[in-house]
Amino acid sequence: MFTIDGNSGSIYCDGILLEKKTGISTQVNTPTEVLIGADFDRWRDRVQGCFVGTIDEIRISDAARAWSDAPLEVDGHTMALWHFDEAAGDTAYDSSGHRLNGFVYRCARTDNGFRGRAIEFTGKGYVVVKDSDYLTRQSICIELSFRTTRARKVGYASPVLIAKYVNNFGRLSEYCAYVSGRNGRGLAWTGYGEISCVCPPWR
Ligand SMILES: [Ca+2]
Repeated sequence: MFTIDGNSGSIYCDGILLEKKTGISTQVNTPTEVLIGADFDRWRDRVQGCFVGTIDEIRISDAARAWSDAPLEVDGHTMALWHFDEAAGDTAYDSSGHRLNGFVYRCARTDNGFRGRAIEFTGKGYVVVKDSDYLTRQSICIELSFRTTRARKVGYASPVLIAKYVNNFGRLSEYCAYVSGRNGRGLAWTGYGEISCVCPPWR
């Protein structure tokens, strides 16, 4: 779980606070899409950081959440919720009511998700969601489940779980959660104006 509350960012894994950083400034209403399982390098005009593994159950909220093992549901703070339970097709339906359906590109579906089905990323695809005010908030919390077989960089990029960039020339991200193998296995997070935190071992 990744949160930004306006000027600080926190990352949790299985309910444990791994790191908190202050001084983060978030950009609001930047017109860039959200990518799940990759990010887009505008400088080189290509997708990079393609994730290998399974991502399931992503919820974006406009307020911090207490960690819970319960199924993710829609409530008044839910900006987007993707269960990834579709059996086929190129649409990942948003359950929030905000019509933030994702386009699934070159990914497979699996029955072996965290809950129900999930999306299997092979290192060649991603899910893209067009920009929306719902995805850009001064305070934001992202919850998701994943497993991966590859934590190390490919080329310049670490495998990305979810990212929304301001611009890629300076590598400034509104938010980006990625898997980092640089300092041992871990999760890392970047927020706009603030650079990554690398966390203790993950499972
Ligand atoms: Ca699911």
